[in-house]
Amino acid sequence: MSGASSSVHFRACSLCEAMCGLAIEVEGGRVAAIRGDRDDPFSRGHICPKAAALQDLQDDPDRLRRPVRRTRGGSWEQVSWGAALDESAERLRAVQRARGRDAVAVYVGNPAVHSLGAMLFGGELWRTLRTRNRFSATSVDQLPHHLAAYLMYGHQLLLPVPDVERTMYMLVLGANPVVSNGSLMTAPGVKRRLQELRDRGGKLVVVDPRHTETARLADRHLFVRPGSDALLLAALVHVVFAEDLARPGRLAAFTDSMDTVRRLVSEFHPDRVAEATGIPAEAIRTLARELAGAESAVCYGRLGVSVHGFGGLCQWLVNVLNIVTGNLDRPGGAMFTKPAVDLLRRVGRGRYGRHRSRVRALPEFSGELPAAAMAEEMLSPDEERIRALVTMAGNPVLSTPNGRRLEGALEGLEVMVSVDFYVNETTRHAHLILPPTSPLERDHYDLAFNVLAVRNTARYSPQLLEPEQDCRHDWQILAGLQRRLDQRPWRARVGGRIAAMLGPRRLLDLGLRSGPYGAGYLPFAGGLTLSRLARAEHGVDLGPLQPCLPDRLFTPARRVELAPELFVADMGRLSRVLDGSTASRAAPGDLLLIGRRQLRSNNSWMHNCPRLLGGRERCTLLVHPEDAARLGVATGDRVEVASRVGRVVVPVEVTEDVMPGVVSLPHGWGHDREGVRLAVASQHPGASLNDLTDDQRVDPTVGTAVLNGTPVQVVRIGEGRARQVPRVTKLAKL
Ligand SMILES: Nc1nc2c(c(=O)[nH]1)N[C@H]1C(S)=C(S)[C@@H](COP(=O)(O)OP(=O)(O)OC[C@H]3O[C@@H](n4cnc5c(=O)[nH]c(N)nc54)[C@H](O)[C@@H]3O)O[C@H]1N2
Ligand SMILES: Nc1nc2c(c(=O)[nH]1)N[C@H]1C(S)=C(S)[C@@H](COP(=O)(O)OP(=O)(O)OC[C@H]3O[C@@H](n4cnc5c(=O)[nH]c(N)nc54)[C@H](O)[C@@H]3O)O[C@H]1N2
Ligand code: SF4
Ligand SMILES: [Mo]
Repeated sequence: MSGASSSVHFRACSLCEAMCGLAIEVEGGRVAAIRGDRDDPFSRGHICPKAAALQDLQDDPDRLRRPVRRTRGGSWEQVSWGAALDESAERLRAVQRARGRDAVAVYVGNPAVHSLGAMLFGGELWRTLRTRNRFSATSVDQLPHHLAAYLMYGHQLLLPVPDVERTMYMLVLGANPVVSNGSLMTAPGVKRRLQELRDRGGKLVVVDPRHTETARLADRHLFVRPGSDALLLAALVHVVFAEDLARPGRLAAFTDSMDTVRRLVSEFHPDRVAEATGIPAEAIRTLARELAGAESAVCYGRLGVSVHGFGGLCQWLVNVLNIVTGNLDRPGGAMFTKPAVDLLRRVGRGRYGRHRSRVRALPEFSGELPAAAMAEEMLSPDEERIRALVTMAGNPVLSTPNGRRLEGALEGLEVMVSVDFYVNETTRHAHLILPPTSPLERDHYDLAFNVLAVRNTARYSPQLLEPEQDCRHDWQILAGLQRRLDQRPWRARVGGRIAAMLGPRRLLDLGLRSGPYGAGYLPFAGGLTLSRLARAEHGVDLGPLQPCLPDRLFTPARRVELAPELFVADMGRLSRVLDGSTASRAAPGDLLLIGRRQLRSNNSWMHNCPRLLGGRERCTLLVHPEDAARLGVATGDRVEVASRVGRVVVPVEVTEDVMPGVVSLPHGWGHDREGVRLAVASQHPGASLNDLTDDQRVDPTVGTAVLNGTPVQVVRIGEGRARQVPRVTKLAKL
């Protein structure tokens, strides 16, 4: 501890899904140091480098504190909140009046899910706008998980979480939790949890086209050809049935259509998928036998098998595998949470295909259209196209496929309003930017990630730092816009007004009181209330996950649908890959491009934090030595990578950690666009992976973007400064 005036405060980190407890030292109203909170019952002191960077974010001179308007000359002028909100609402309303409601689009990004205020107040604004053109980061991320949960269990948020604390066998496909800290699996310090799994005699198997940081911890790693996982999963289910290993146990009593699935996978013999997947048939059989024979086991497939041409089928088959082996809803398998605020009762069960995008007829899911369709919906020459956009906590120019095309489309908009605290690759196109307070300046409770945690816990983080004068929270900005846009008769508006009067804090109290551990509304009842939770400054432990089926199911008859029609129909598409009648998009000589995440990076938006940058260049293209030899490139050389939609120039890193024929570029870079006001990030710009990914590649079932397996050509354009005899680095630095 330094200085007499400093004090330590305990809060939760809201940057990623792990919800780590932080011990934050504050001195003179400023952050002096950030460490892990050892007394947090869930994270037990774990943090990653991004938490310490909260201090940089807090002090960042580039972070906007007050609204700005873009001038004709392209610079920015400060405007008052009243003027900025009035002008935003008026201009959006004018577009809707002249062109119809759908002429205004909305894009909501990932950090909105990490903000209590945005979670509580976003929905009302989007409902007020009543546009069909709603987009979000969901369709470049976890959409197939929601689709599978909705069709199988009846609720889009009833997502099974791998019980990593108790499992004896974990099969991981397309996830790198050691770096990402876990996703749809909130497990702070997941690396330690995976080590513990092995220490108790359990097994970890990783299937990934890259030998990842997680694969390094595993008992076994298998390279898989990008995009082929649905074949592998179908073959695993095939073996389980063919070798009579199916043991659904108590699940059988409330699971329908087991025989349909058995029939559907019958043609996916391991011998027939071996070549396409790159995994030998015997290895597939072994995997299936181990998984089915383990004391407890869980298959977990995340981003790599979600933003995938068969993402829907992959997430469905992951569920199928867990069910037929009896591992759903049992300790050590895939389990459901019992969160202190039951979001499932507050969010719709889900819906599918009520309308479609105009240009490509891609289906909506729960009121949203796929982000991959956003640019074409702006650029189509007809009268119905999108003319205006509201972005909220998102950076789609860097995070959705074919970012350059979207960028061009944004240029042509009549109005763009962004709720964001940076002038970045996306918001630089806005006419008005409405910046919210920072994570440390607002109250926080994780409504979303407690639904996805490997243990039931609850933790409240009241505002730590006083914002500068005249700053607004996300929820105040959203409520302010909503109030100005709402044209309904006053009676219909009462609900929104009351919510705004209560504010997030009291709404959270109501949520906790009415939740499964709640005190209800009687004054002296035991149970959770906000004030009781706030007194537990390290959070409260609500125990391990418990079996809860069939009661928790939201399907009409409380039964699991093992073979939803949509997936059954899509198996035809997979069969065509199997029998070779679907030609591969990759030409001979093409390499397949995949993405990766880095520990000191948070999607596209924390590269302005000095402590996360520096050191050697991290936006490098990983190339296997065999491919490097063929291309004549060595570590440090600069290459041009070209795809159907664009090209970028990046340095090469030769490594055996990628599969031959596959190259990898990290996601979230590309800060050298003109007009970006990120002083630190612009000095280490890197190149954007999404200048290469193709907006026309989607999983047709639900429109999720295919962000991996992009066919690319790589050409050497310059020698590295320190060109050596092909140096092979074993593992790219985190
Ligand atoms: N090729 C490829 N593309 C990908 C991925 C990939 O792996 N490969 N990953 C995908 C995934 S998983 C995701 S989630 C998306 C993310 O995509 P997005 O959500 O579109 O982008 P982010 O990089 O998270 O940008 C977040 C923005 O929110 C702002 N922000 C941060 N905190 C707050 C806040 O509290 N309030 C407000 N109002 N704004 C805030 C930041 O300044 C930044 O502009 O990218 C996807 N795109
Ligand atoms: N440090 C850090 N942590 C983060 C983030 C961050 O940007 N930085 N982002 C957060 C967000 S928004 C999310 S959604 C999560 C995502 O967390 P994860 O799901 O763990 O995502 P990634 O680390 O991108 O890992 C995806 C893996 O899929 C592999 N892969 C690519 N294509 C295929 C394929 O066809 N088949 C298979 N089997 N594998 C494939 C890639 O090589 C990669 O290892 O991370 C979160 N945590
Ligand atoms: S792992 Fe995630 S929650 Fe934990 S400190 Fe890092 S960014 Fe924050
Ligand atoms: Mo994500």
